Amino acid sequence: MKKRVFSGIQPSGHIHIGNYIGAVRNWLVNLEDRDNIFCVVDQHAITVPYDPEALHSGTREAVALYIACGLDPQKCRLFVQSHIPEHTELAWLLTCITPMGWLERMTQFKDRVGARRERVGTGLFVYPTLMAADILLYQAHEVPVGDDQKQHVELTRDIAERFNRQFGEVFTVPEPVIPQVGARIMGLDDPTAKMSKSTEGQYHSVGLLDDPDKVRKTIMRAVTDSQQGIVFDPQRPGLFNLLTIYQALTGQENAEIETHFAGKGYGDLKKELVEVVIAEIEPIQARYRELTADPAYIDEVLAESVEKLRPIVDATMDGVRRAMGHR
Ligand code: ATP
Ligand code: LTN
Repeated sequence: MKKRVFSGIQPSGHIHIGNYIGAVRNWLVNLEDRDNIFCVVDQHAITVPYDPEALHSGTREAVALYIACGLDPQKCRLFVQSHIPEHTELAWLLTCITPMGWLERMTQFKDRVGARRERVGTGLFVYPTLMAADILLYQAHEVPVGDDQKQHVELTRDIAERFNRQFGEVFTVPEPVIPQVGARIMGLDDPTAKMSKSTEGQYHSVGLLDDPDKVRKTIMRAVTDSQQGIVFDPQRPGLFNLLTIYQALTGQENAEIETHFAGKGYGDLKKELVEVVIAEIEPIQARYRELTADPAYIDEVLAESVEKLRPIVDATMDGVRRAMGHR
């Protein structure tokens, strides 16, 4: 039996090179030797104020981009979270066994809620139990994500273990899989903050669908410092971030990159990085345009996946309902 992989992205904005380097690209490497399931988690994207039409178009865009990045629907299942209602059913059941204290320790919630405690929806607080439901519903072994989601996958493990202890062995306990390089790409306008879909700012991120001119402008304006020399130094976060993106996309070693840029300046690095990024995203954009020319194709892929996933979902939910006494 192949190990099962599950991961997802929220359609909360346009997918950027951080999502690509930290997540999607790493989903491609095991397309042959794992049983892969990738989701567009539209129910996660409603935990903050949003526009329903933008959610719908963003969800379709994300599915098409998954395929354009190389996630061949013949080799993996691609689907939309809200098309399988058991995600929310299981999330409720898991919410009931998840201590408040565990959720209160989630750093992403603490960062996001800030001073807005009276205004944010409760969904933002319990969101990690929905993420746990996504993963546990499919009995996934591995969850390839960026660094910011590691804590949520660890929480998922704790919830699975608690459930199994309390009600009997129902769930596979999953492992997070975090990339060595590029697990946390930083904002190009502010290298101290994570690159995010939902962060405003024209020059914050490079989207996979950005045109070459926008890519060039964003990278050439990337915030660095006034020091000299191109070296991997975490104390120089702007430079470190550019080098990390360069390294993730070229696959070269640190020393090789430092030698290549010896005696050169930030402008040289930025110019080369522009070329590397454009070369990576151009073929993705060409495939995206082809795919979206036929909207019925995406519908077919999504419907077929739901059909194939049904038996897994039914088996897990049958076990869960029985174990919990809902018979
Ligand atoms: P949002 O701002 O709406 O939360 P996001 O850009 O943080 O969006 P998510 O949908 O939360 O993206 O994350 C999708 C996947 O991309 C996750 O695996 C996450 O860890 C990864 N990821 C997100 N941002 C980065 C980043 N800056 N660097 C590396 N990986 C990232
Ligand atoms: N919470 C994740 C997205 C997400 C996810 C998942 C990732 C929702 N469910 C299951 C992996 C597995 C985020 O990136 N914000």
